[in-house]
Amino acid sequence: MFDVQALRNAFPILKREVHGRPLVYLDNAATSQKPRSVIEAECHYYEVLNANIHRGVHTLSQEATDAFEGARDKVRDFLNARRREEIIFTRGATEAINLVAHSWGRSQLKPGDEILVSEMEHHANIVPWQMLCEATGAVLKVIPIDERGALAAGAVASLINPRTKLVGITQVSNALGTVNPVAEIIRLAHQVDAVVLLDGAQAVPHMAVDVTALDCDFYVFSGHKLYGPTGIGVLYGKRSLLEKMPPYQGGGDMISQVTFQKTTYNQLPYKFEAGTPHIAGVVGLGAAIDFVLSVGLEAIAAHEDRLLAYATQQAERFEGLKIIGTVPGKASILSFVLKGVHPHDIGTILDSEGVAIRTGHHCAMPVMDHYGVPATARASFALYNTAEEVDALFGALRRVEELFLK
Ligand code: C6P
Repeated sequence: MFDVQALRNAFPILKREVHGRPLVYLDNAATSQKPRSVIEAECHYYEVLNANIHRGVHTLSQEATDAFEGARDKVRDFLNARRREEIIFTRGATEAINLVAHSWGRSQLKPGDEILVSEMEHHANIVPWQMLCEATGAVLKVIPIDERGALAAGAVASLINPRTKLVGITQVSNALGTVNPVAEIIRLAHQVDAVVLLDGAQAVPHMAVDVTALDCDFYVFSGHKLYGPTGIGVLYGKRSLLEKMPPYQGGGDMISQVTFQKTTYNQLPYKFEAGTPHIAGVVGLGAAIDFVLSVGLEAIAAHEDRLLAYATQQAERFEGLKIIGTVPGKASILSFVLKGVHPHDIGTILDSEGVAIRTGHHCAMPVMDHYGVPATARASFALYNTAEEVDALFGALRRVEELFLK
């Protein structure tokens, strides 16, 4: 039994008011709220364990190291990676993609090689590849999307060719909610020995992910969309690839031996974790994973699907409202435009009613170009949202209608 009220009680911020109204937080794709257990795990780290890791023989340093490395094991289990050294902590999904583009990309690509992304990618999965293409002479190719916001039929198969070296694709689109057929894309890419990077930023809060079963080569996500802290994220990479990749950044902890003549690098995963990491963030991420698993990803997905279906039903009845992204089986995102009202005005009026949504291009400008809109309004649902909050969203949209359209 999914007890949403009990879950809401675990999130202190949900008790607050905005402009004298109860907060209705529907901006979860931007960042989700944090349960008390995550906040307390970070507090506990600073109150009881705080020390630098991998460096000290003293008790605090050893306990902090255990907490940090214990969280790595949790991430390994969470993604079902084969080995803990395949889990690298980064600042977030963005840094993880940049790490792969710099380290794998610059060491592997030559002029004329192709990188394939889709038209629905977040800028974090476009710009690092454009920078890589500029540096190496590789060429960026784009899988188009159709009117519903799905990858155009047959486009992946026709674009993948022996020049394709990497396919970078989002598992779930942040602007549309589309869930991509990533297993099939991986199969096609591997036929030409291309590697596949999956952007899991919007996937991990909503579905169980098994990187071993998927056989993806790289997988990235951010902690803060998974009820965890900001400033912490994960790169999963197959060991065989990570072993061959040069370090991304130099500094402490990533070395084995340093002399002015020659420096040798530490083993995985530390080779890619230069400097003192966000230790409290890693500990908080471990607590977030515990929290999500205690609720259960299947139960979370079922709850969010019900909310999305209910919201979609209301959206379809709302005059002048157009849903952007209509592929069946979407994950938790309702993007829309309202005829005659700029999305930013929608966002401002909704805020005055206590309803938080995101308006803008969602760091996916090519998606906006595709639909010929400057921006959309986006409501995104999390495990603690309720049908009453969906009603509050549409009640506030009626207010927008009154102010702008009547
Ligand atoms: N999308 C949104 O409101 P970072 O900023 O590194 O934590 O995540 C980047 C990122 C990468 N891929 C996808 C699919 C994403 O959705 C995001 C972040 C937020 O949609 C903030 S722009």
